[in-house]
Formats: sequence, C-alpha cells, structure tokens
Amino acid sequence: MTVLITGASAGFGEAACKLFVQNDYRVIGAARRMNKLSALKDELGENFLPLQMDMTDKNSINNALSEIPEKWQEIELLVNNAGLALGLEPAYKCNFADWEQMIATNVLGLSYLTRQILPKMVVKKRGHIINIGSIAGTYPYPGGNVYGATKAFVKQFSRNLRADLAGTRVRVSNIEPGLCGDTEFSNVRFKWDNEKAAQVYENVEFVKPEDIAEIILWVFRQPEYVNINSIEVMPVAQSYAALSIYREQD
Ligand code: 8X3
Repeated sequence: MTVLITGASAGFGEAACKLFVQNDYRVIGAARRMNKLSALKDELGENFLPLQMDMTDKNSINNALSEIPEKWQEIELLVNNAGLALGLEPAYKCNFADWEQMIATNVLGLSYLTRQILPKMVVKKRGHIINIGSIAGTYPYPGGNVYGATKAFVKQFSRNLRADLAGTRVRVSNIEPGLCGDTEFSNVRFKWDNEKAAQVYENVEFVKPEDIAEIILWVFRQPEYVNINSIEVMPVAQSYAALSIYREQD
C-alpha cells in the first residue's frame, strides 16, 4: 500500500514519512530539497522513495508523477502537507510576491496534485486524501490575511471534494493544526529570522510534528466506512481571544 506525502523534507511531512514507514507502509516523500529527502532515504530504507517535486510548477508535478516506478503507483493515500506562510504584515504592507507564492503552493499546487491523483482512486473506488489545513482557515488574526485565506480554501475544498466523491468510497479529511513547533513553519514565515521565529514558541508547550503524524495515521486507519471530515488541533496552551474593538483616541 503506497502513501504519497508532500512537503516531506521537514516538519509534519518528514514525521509522517517516518511514522508510516515504521508502520510498514510504502512511502513516497515529495519535496524540492533532494538532499533532505536523500538523508531520509538513508534513514528509512527501501520502503521510502524520494521524489523531487516543486508544488508551484505543474510540469515538475507531472514529471515527478511520471517517474514513480510501477510498483509504487497504486497510491492509496495522498497527504497534501506541502504549504507555507510568508510574512505577518498587515495586508496593506505585504509583499505581493509572498501572497502569490502562498497561493501557488497552498491552493494551486494542492489542487493540481489532487486533480492528478484522484481519477485512479475513483476508478478503484478506494483512496484517501488528507489535507493539512490550519486553524488560520477558521479564525482570523492580524497578519493572517492570505495565509488564512489559503487554508480556508483547503477547508472548503476538502468539503466540496467529499460532495463530489459521494458513492466512490474515496475519503477526504482536513487536519487543522494550531501552534506547532519543531518545524520550519515560523522560520519560513519570518524569512529565516530565526530569533524572531523562536519567540513564537517561547515558554509554550507546543504541538510536535510527531503528534500531527500520529493523527494523520489515526485518521487513515479508521474503518473504510468512516470518514473523519476535519480535526482541529491546538496545544493546551493555545485558546481563544475576544473580538477586538478599536476605540477612537481623544
Ligand atoms: C499554523 C498555525 O496559528 O500560525 O497554520 O496560523 S498559525
């Protein structure tokens, strides 16, 4: 049984690759950085296949898919994990190229890969798409602008896929993590200002990539007649704040 996991070079993707191989699945790990995937291959051995894939480039996705050896081609589970946040500036100050990159990866790349993988699952009437959304797709926050909007897309895309896939037994789930550490998420968001990134996790017991990997495996391992539509995951340390009210200054 083959599992394809995107964003496999770090964070949730890397942890999920390890966990699924440990649980005797064949895992294709897709990412741009082949050096990271090669290191993972050295660690995980013959049940791991590194696949170079740039989610912002349809040709790269097509080439990668065409390189999958016959034995690995029956993809039972696609984990759409690749995605990123860039910046935390208000919308009127953001770098538009950052917005384009988030949309290209989190929305277009995820949609395109899903579109390429789904037909075979439908023919077999079997398969599972697990999307990695975010609490940012539900709860607005200052600076979340386009990142949160891409994750709201992932949320509704997941639900609409369920509607289209009725009767096929192909499952779709959306996992929505909150504050998770030990990943590159904040380093990428803050353009490798690692000090600023580290502050996000200061004195907080955050959710770990291994926790998310366990949840992905659990969602997948439900009986085939059970579809987990969505799971929202936060550390206990994270909860809700009140709506903000701006008061005119005297
Ligand atoms: C990651 C969680 O709160 O930084 O998607 O947007 S958050």
